[in-house]
Amino acid sequence: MNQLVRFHDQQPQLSDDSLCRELLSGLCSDPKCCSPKFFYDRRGSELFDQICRQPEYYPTRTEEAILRSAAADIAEAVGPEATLIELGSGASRKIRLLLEALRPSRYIGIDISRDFLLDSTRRLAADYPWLDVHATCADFSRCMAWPVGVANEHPVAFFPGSSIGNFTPEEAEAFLGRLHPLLPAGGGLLIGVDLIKDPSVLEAAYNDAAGVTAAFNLNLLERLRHEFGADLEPQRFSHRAFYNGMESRIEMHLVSQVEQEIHVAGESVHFAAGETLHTENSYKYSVEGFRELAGLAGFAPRALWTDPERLFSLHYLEREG
Ligand code: AVJ
Repeated sequence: MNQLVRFHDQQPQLSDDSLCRELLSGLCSDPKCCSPKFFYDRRGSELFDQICRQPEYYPTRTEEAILRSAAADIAEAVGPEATLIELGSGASRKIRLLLEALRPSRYIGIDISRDFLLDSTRRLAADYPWLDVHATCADFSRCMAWPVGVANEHPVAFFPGSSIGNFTPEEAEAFLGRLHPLLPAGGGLLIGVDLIKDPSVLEAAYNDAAGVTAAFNLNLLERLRHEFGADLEPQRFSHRAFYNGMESRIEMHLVSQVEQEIHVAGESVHFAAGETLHTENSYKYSVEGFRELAGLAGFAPRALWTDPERLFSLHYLEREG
């Protein structure tokens, strides 16, 4: 196959010092925490892909149904000749649902998982020969910059999957605030946001019967071992996910089954029995609540699509001013 994708590498070495320091500072804080971006090594990205196919995990199929049924309306709102920039493009699967209706001139996938990104964007370029496909390996949670000169024409950021839910509301506002200056006035943001709903539906989605979410959570420990040299034993931890109604968020934790001491990069970390490592938050919003947050960052609501059960929302926002 030809080299159909233009690749822009903005990612410093994955196990570089600053990532390791970030990891350690979370492990050494009280309570212990770890950024969910550490989930996404190659195996983690594959497991996340499998999560999206679990019957209990409604967000993916619901958002895909919205994208499919609203594609023409989305094309109308976005307009022609867009440069679509997907933040955390993963398998680049959702964008396919929009390409025929939208006919953008360019697609830029940005993801932290380099090999996965390259495979996915190469497949996309092969399947859509008329599309100018770019791939940027970067950690967009830290810094965000479009590849120079590539995103000039009508940039529209695409941030599906309720990935925004990984940020606290304060972080989400700051993130949108950093996205704002990268877009010209009238530039767009098409963003998927999971909605507040019955906690039993939410909790089932993060505790699938096949145990894929548990494997995804526990894979973080494998990564700590292989990439960061931790001496821990994964079977001494278990998966826990629950809805925290006060904070409107799903929390995922790794629960230490025993009292133990682990060593990572020269530091020793003590776990009491039952103590947890908080690995992820997944915030849920009301439509109004999310619009308010986006408004604080300078984005105006332009269009909204939801499914009939109101499980999930897709917002089209425009950069103001
Ligand atoms: C990718 C952050 C949207 O929060 O639902 C899925 C990640 N974690 N199952 C989510 C996830 C466990 C997912 N996001």
